[in-house]
Amino acid sequence: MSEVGLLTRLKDAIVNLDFDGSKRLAQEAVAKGIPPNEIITKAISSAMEEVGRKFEASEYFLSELIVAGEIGKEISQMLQPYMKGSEIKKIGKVVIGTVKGDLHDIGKNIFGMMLEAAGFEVIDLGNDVPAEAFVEAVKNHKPDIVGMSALLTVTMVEMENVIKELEKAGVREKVKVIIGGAPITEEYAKRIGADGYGKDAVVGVDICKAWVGKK
Ligand code: B12
Repeated sequence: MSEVGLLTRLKDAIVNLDFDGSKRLAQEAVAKGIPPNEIITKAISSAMEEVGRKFEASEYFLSELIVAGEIGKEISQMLQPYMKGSEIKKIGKVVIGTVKGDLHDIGKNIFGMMLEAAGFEVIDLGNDVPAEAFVEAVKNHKPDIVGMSALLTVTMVEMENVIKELEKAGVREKVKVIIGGAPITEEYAKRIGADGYGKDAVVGVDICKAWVGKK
């Protein structure tokens, strides 16, 4: 099967919530040497968009959203070993997390995996992360960069709060802040005082590399 055909079938399997078929096709894609980045953008992300559309159109309900989320998570985790960066000296440190009130973590996890593959040390605070936890992590780990993710329009406002709390704690100037997630835009990032916005994980990692002088 051609590369495009395989990725289309994988996308369809995810959209149709076929757990076993998705895993099998993802394994086949890896075995064929298709780069994990392509599997993510051309199959996982586009399938999730389609599932999101079906949810909006009331063709799918929360239970379907949950199953699609589980499949997306499992397949991204399966790809992780193929993305691992070398064990040589790290090029920088990044604290990442999905903001308070938001449980969507697939995109954040993919960003984290790609950062590691690019040679960054990643401290992942998980999802539903309150502003204080971001501040504490910056104080304790002294990262170069803070990366925040939000998938809900009601939680994206929390990103601005985190930036304000970093300012209050006197550590805002010590880190670069990058944000991402489906509802985020370049304009929003500028408005809340973030230093960068990644429309996807690949762009995000490129920005981070440029910040630490490795690109
Ligand atoms: C799977 C899913 C879920 C799963 C999440 C599982 C998990 N572990 O993540 C579950 C079932 C838990 C869920 C719950 C809900 N969901 Co939901 N969910 C989705 C869905 C279908 C896919 C999200 C996803 O994983 N996409 C794939 C990843 C790879 O894409 P991504 O996250 O955008 O990440 C990429 C980039 O954005 C970027 N990126 C992401 N973060 C970052 C960070 C940085 C720093 C950078 C640089 C880049 C970056 O890189 C990634 C890869 O390139 C979306 C639909 C959609 N179109 O997004 C709805 C969606 C986000 N959900 C939605 C809703 C409404 C909900 C619920 C409120 C439903 C409900 N009634 O309860 C709850 C909220 C729960 C909560 N408090 O968070 C709405 C949001 C609407 C809105 N405008 O706010 C959406 C858009 C669906 C829709 N079309 O209506 N959901």
